[in-house]
Amino acid sequence: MSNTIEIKVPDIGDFTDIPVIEVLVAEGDQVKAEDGLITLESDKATMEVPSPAAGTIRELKVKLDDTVSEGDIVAVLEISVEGESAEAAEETAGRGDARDEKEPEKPNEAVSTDDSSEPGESEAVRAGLAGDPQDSPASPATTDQAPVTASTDPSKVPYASPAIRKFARELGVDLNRVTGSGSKGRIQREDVAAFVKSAMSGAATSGAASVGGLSLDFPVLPAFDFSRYGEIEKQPLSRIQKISAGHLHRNWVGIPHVTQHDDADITDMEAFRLANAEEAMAEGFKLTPLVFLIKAMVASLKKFPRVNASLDNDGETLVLKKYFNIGIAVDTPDGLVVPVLRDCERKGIMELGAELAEVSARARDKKLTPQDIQGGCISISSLGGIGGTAFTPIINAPEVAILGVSRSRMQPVWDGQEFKPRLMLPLSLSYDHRVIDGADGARFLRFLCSRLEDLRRLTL
Ligand code: CAO
Repeated sequence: MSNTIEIKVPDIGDFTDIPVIEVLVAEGDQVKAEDGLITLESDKATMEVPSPAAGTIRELKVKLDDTVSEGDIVAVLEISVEGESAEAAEETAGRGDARDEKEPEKPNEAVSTDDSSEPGESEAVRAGLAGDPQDSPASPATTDQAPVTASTDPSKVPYASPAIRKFARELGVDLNRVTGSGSKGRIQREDVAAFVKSAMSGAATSGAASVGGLSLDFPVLPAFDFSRYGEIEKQPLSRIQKISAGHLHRNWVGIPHVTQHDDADITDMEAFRLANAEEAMAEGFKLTPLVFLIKAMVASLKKFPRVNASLDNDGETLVLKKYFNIGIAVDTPDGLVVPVLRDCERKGIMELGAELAEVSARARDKKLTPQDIQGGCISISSLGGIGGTAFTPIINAPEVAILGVSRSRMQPVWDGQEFKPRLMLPLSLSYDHRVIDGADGARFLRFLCSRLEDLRRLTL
C-alpha cells in the first residue's frame, strides 16, 4: 500500500490553462485535510485546491504564475495515515472539489487600533507637538482611538483567497478594511500583515481614527516595494520625526482646519526694525520680523480671547487662558520643535528678540527642557527666512490656531490715486473651526495685520 499520493487539479469546468496566483505551501510543510495548497484564478472565479488528507508535502509540482488544467499534478503528499488510507485519500484527491471562493465573508471582529499607550510620549512632549501634559486638555483626538468597526456592507465582498481570509480571521482583521495590492486589487498576505502592523503601531498610515466621538474610516496604503522601479536607499526617521508624524497626522485629521490668508503692509515696521537692528546685533542677536509678530499676536489674543483658548476634555467647554505664551516652530536637523516664549505681554521687543535667539539655539543644540515646550497658547511658524507666498500650517493641539509667516516682498499697492511700492508680509492663520468662526478668523488676522502696519497701535 503506497504511502504517498499525487494531488491533481480537479474538475474546474470548461477551463484550461488557469493561472496559479498563490502557492500556499512549500515542500516539507505539514498540512491538514482541507488545507489549501494553491489558488487558481480564471476569468470568472478564484478557486483553491485543498489537500485531500493530512500529511507532508514531499514534492511541489507547480509554482507561482504557472498555468494548469484538470488532471495536472499539484503536489505529492506523504500521508500521515491515522484512520485514513492512502487509497481513500487518493480517491478524494483530484475529485473535483476545488473550493469556489466567491462566497461572502462573514463579518469579522475588528483589530483594535487603540494607541492610547504611546511609546515615547515624553519625547513627543519634547518635540512640542504632543500638547501640554499639565494643562493638557483638549485634544479631542489625543488618545482614545476607538476600535475599528467592521464594515458589513454585504455588497462588498473582499477579493481574497480562502487562505488569506483564514489568515485575516485568525488575526481578527476585517478584510473590507484592507486594500489589496495584487492583480485587480486582490488582497495578499502582505497586505493583511501591513494592515495589522499599521493598526498596532497607530502609524501615519493607519486607516482609522476616532475624533470627538466621530469614527473615521479610510483605506490603508498597501505595502510598496519601490526597489522594483529603481535604486533606493532607506533612512530611518529620527525619534522626533516619528513622534511628530503621529501628532501632526492626528491634528490634521482630528481638527477641522480653515486657513485664512492676509497681507500686512510692513513698510514702516521694516524701517523701524532696520533702525534698531544694529543695537540688537550689539546685544548679540538678530532683530527679525518674527519678534514684532509675537507682540502683534499678544495684542490680537487680548482682543480675541477665543483664539487664546482650548477645548476642554468634554469637547463642550472652552478654556480661556489669561496668560500669553507663544510657541515658535524651530527647524532643527532632527525635525521640528516648538519651544514656548512665556509671558510675552510683559516683555519688550528687544527682550523677546534675545530670548528667541537663545531658545532657538538651544533647540538646535538639543538642549531644550520639557518646561521649554509646555504651556503654549498659540504657535507661530515662520518660513519667511526661506521664502514662499503662503502655506497652510497644522494646528498644534490643544491650541486652536497657528500663524504661518511667509516672505515679505515689495509690491505695488494702490493708495486710491497711484501705485506705491510697499513691503507686504503674507500671513496664513489656520484655526479650529469648531472654536473660531470664519468671520472671527478673518477679523483676528486683519487686526493682527493692522498692529504690524502701525506699531504705535501696539501700545493701545
Ligand atoms: N520676510 C522676509 N525676510 C525674513 C522674514 C520674512 N517674513 N523672516 C525672516 N526674514 C529674514 C531675517 O530678517 C533674516 O535676514 P538676515 O539674515 O538678512 O538678517 C533671515 O530672513 C533669516 O531669518 P531667521 O529664519 O534666521 O530668523 P527668524 O527670526 O525669522 O526665525 C526661527 C527664527 C527659529 C523661527 C527660524 O530660524 C526657523 O527655524 N524657521 C523654520 C520654522 C519651520 O520650520 N516652520 C515650519 C513648521 S511646519 O508648519
